[in-house]
Amino acid sequence: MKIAIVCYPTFGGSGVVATELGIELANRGHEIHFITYRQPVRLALLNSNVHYHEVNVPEYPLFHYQPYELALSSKLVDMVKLYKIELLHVHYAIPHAYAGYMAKQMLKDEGISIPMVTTLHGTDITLVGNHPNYKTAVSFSINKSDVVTSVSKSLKDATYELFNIKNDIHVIPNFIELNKQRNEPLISCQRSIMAKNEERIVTHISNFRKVKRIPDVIKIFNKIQKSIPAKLMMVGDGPERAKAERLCEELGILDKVIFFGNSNEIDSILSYSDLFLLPSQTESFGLAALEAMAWSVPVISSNSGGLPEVNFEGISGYLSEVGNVDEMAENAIKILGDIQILNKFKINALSVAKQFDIKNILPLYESIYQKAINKLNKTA
Ligand code: GMT
Repeated sequence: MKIAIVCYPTFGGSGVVATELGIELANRGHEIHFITYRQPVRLALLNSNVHYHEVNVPEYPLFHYQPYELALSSKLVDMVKLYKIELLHVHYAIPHAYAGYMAKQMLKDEGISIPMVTTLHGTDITLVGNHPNYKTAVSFSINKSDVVTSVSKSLKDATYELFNIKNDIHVIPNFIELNKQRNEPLISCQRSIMAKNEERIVTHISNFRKVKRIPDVIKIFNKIQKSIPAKLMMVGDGPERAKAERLCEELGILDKVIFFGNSNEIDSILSYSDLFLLPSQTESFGLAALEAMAWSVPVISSNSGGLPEVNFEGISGYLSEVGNVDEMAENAIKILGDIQILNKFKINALSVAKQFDIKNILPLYESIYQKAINKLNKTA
């Protein structure tokens, strides 16, 4: 099948999911066309089934805001016609579902019918899409999608609660590629750079936005390091980073924390990690937690949103109420303080991650694509 994937090309979870999905679909013989404003970070164009088309928004002095949706929908129409694309899969409702719908309408005018699948990822529903200034257009474009998917049951419920949605929403969870060689000693980033042998490695990976509750990460670690020798790896970058560095200094633990910024060494860092912290305010799924678990790293998280659908209480880690830093630290110490307990959690984390192997999830997307095509054919 020839599929256009529209996504954000950045380090965020929705872009990563869209990119890895596209790469795996291409490996299975589909022709994939990524359409976005920059080459997605995890995309290597070394596959003859993978294409990338850049959306450029020309500047003009009259524009206070650059009309990205306009350029995106034009590009979609042009690429669908040029490459005979059969389906649009847009990731993150804003503004992709809206631009996708406009492209569908323009194509219809030329006698071309194309189905659109919209995947809801989280903040497009729970934080941004829900804003009164966007809500009408977001509801409209979700309702106009031929098929809608969400990355967790929790996000599906939130969508019905926050918007007036008439469409069915199909839950397809985030996934992980478990085929990667996970037993190899790791390449460029050595454990000795991160911590001494006797120190446990605690890791957090995110885009350092408020929703991730970065100060909680640091407070939990501060308590951990008072009873267990440990180092904290802070991976990613964003608006909360400078404040986080200051908090570490105030607590006198800056020498125990490494801020990596946006890193391409995520697999290496996770392969050496003993525990992953994700105390988010809200998290539709928590792809970062799943990526950690796939490296046999147990997770201490909040219990918000879809986190209980991936981090299983007392099995792959522990979950606490948002902001309950004391309990999160106690649970972390329970896991890290005893090597037998730690090893048990490590084994469990990997076995839970296996349920989300891309090999199990990809056919769900393929059947959704078929559903979208059938639906369109029925109404034609
Ligand atoms: O985590 C982020 O803030 C990035 C965001 C995104 O849209 O790129 O991630 C969301 O989508 C991921 C992939 O589906 C989910 O695993 C994350 O849980 C979700 N983030 C939130 O809901 C805060």
